[in-house]
Amino acid sequence: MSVCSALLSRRVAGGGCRSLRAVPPSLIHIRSARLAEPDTRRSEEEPLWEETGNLPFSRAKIGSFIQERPVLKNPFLEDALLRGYLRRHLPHEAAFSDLCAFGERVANEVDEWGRECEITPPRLVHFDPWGRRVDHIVTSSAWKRMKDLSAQEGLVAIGYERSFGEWSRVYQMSKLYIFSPSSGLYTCPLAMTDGAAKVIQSIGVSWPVDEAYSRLTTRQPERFWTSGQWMTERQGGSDVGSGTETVAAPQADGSYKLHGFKWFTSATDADMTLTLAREQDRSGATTPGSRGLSLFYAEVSRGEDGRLKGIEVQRLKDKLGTRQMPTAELLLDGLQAHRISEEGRGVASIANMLTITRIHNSISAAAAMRRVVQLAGDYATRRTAFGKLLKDHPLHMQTLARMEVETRGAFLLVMDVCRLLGREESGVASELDAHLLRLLTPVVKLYTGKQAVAVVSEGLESFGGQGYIEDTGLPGLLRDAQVLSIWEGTTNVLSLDVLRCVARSSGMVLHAFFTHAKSLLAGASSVSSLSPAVTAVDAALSELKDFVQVAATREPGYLELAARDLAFSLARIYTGALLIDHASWKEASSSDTYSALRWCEQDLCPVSTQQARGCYDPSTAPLDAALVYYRPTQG
Ligand code: UCC
Repeated sequence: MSVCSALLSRRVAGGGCRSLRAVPPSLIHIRSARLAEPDTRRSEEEPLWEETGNLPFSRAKIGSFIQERPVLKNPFLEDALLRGYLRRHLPHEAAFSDLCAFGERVANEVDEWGRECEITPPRLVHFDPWGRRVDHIVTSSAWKRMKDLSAQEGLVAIGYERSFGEWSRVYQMSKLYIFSPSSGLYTCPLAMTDGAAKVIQSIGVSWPVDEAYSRLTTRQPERFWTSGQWMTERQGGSDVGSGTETVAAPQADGSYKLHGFKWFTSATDADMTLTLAREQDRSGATTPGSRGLSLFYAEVSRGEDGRLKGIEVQRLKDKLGTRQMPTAELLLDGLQAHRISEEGRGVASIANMLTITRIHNSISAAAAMRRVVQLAGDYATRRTAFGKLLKDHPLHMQTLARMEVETRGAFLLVMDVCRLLGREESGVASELDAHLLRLLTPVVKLYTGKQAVAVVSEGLESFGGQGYIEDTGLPGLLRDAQVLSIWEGTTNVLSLDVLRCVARSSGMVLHAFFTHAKSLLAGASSVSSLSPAVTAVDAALSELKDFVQVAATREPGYLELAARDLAFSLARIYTGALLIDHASWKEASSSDTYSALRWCEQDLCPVSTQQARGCYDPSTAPLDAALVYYRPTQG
């Protein structure tokens, strides 16, 4: 009797491994290795096959090693900063237990749905079997479950119920932050739904949008509506004032028919939309530029023949990421709509929506960073290389710690903007709060969008080759992060928006910035462990002030060239102050202090550094262009 057969008889006699009785001895090792928990030590039979002289891999083909996967745990319980932040600012048992239960649901149930959304992307069915045009966007059952879940969990409603007063937005966004990386991009329609509710609330909840408002903000899944935001046309989504060709033809009953082509409409399966169009006068003429744009509300519905009323879905977009979500080109051909802004006030009226969607975007960015840091941290406890677990390699830990610092900074920056939004909506915002909210909204969106791509990319690298393997779910994180710096205003468009709000407020937004950043530092002045960070932020504030004074005397082109670095400086300085403020809280941890110190070691005021190098001087613009277009002469 061979050693393996002897072992088999012993095991069977003892009641174990009954199913292996008929298995040929050569396969036992593979089976036992596969059946074993991946992290268990070598099973007791392993020395036996070694004694037989059998070579590993000789029949097994794949060997015995299976790497343990990273495990997603409750994202609320796993996030020390989120819990600390809420303990400090929103110490309500009800909020904690809801977030904890939701985190459990995200890890154990919703994350699977998110994956299903990714692998079952929407598809467009133009015609029914009998040739009738139907333009059905077929979505996965998981995508539909996300809609019901969003209503039940109040992911939009919380912001409007305001159960926690001025902290309601922080609570809502904390929930979205937990949800976002597992949501299969359902956070996109939710962002627009929230933005539409905000616009309606700001113009007044009355006919024709009262019913829509109640549906956008309900917790009842059967009543819940999502909204689209159709701004982008073929000529562009940044310069909507010039790029919008859609016209609105007035009807006898006071409504309008919209005719135009929307080139990039996200979450096209929405129940309604807000969109921009140019109102025609009696002769059919329209006013060019932003002044000719008004804001319209339209429902997306079907006639008895099954056709979409006034809309043709031309095609779905083939995108790098966000494939879970239907994005389409839409021909509006007589879509019935109602004007809900004053004539020519379309951009100003939709700006409220932009504020909300930009904040959602920033939440998704911070959440993507947090997710990849959590997974990478977990993986480092399961993966061995060069004789020890990854977590025991100092260089690997340094890399993850840097990602953690970026993530913490992003989280505090976006939560502070949510705090300001909550204050404004509950009527307790000071003038300073209002200025800060206007300035920091583009800043947080542009900064976190960029950082998310960098951190998620680094995160993928920390899984080695597995980070590049599609069905680990990791590459999707990177693809989806890439959109965060593009939609809802690119980095440069938002940098120019920062300049615009500085100019429009006659510098008051910057005054609010300096005042509040200084007050955050003052609160930490007695904490000696934080003094290097306080000194660094204080110095950066002085540099920034110097820059502003010089820039104010220069030509507009100078400021335009400095816009991006200025926005980055605002983000880094303010985030440094927030990290310091959080670390000075009496219940702060040593990690809170360490991350504040680390953050403040970077160049906090790149606009000053670059200014000193002459980067915004008038001579640089033609040199930049010459560099981009340099071609050596032939010969
Ligand atoms: O990408 C798109 C859909 C993707 C779906 C996104 C879902 C998000 C999901 C996140 C979670 C995963 S739609 C296309 C995106 N496009 C944009 O975001 C537009 C980017 N472009 C801009 O932001 C530009 O700065 C424009 C379009 C606003 C510039 O237009 P104008 O006409 O030149 O604007 P003006 O003249 O500067 O401003 C007109 C009015 C002014 O008000 P009044 O007249 O009262 O002084 C401005 O103060 O609008 C006001 N305004 C603002 N107010 C302009 N921008 C803002 C603002 N950001 N906040 C407040």
